[in-house]
Amino acid sequence: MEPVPYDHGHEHTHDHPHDHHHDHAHLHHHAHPHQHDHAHSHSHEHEHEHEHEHEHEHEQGDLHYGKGEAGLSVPGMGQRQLIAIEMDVLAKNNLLAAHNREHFEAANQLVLNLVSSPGSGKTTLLCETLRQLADKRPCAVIEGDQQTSADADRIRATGVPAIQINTGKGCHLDAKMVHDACHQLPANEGGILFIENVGNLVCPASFDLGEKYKVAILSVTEGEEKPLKYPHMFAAAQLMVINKIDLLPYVSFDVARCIENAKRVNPYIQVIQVSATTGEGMEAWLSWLASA
Ligand SMILES: Nc1nc2c(ncn2[C@@H]2O[C@H](COP(=O)(O)OP(=O)(O)OP(=O)(O)O)[C@@H](O)[C@H]2O)c(=O)[nH]1
Ligand SMILES: [Mg+2]
Repeated sequence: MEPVPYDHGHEHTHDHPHDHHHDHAHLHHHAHPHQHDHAHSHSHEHEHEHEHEHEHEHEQGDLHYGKGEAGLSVPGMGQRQLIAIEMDVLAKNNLLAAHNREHFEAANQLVLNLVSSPGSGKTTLLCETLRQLADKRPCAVIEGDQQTSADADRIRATGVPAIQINTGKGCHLDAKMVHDACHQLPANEGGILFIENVGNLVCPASFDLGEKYKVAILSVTEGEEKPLKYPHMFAAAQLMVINKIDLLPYVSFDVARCIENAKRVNPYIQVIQVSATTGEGMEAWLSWLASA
């Protein structure tokens, strides 16, 4: 498909001459080239030589802005422009991630990138893990949040060294941030470095930090359809930890369906069920860590 520049952010009101009546409401602003190449009972007189950037569902009014080559839409920017920017940012990040990975391998360090939506229990799971693990294996933690050092403080309270990274308006950690944080941490030869990413099921999927595995944490209060709604994250993860299973009696969360959904986007994903607060399932998680 030929990429189409998003150079006309006009309101597409269909107020130009038509030989028919539009009975579907166009109340929204069309910021995309609008090609009526799908079946209509009428012909459009205005010329639309561009491809569709998104599915244009006249029946339901649903919109899909991820169907272009770049997989996303930014007002005023073409798909090729977006791909160029994304490649530029990700290529630089990937170089730094490869550099981090070399360091981690040289230090024989297992590095895990914990990703999830806000509040799924990453820090709670980490604190419990460190309480059970830190006297057996050296551990260190990098905490990512937009603001505050609350999570790093919680980790430090367990006696494990932690560095807080605040990303400001940023929605994910990147390889440069992790590189800088590693220089603030004591040597962790043969240990585990846990990186808790910013709570967000979208952006952290794209940014390699140099970790061995991404671990996606999903709590039972979030709904079993999350792997389908945020497929990139679950496709990128080696392991899905289903957390807060102590709450299962109180929520309508179908564990089997959740696992099925995760496997639809990633047939190889491993799954562990835990409660970070009651400790249920912790042995499975700890033995996964030991074998990772
Ligand atoms: N019932 C129950 N609550 C949990 C469990 N794990 C975490 N919580 C609670 O969930 C809330 C959020 O936990 P956090 O560990 O701060 O979550 P997080 O993923 O680190 O959150 P962000 O860093 O903000 O993204 C806290 O109130 C925890 O006590 C669990 O297994 N069961
Ligand atoms: Mg946290």
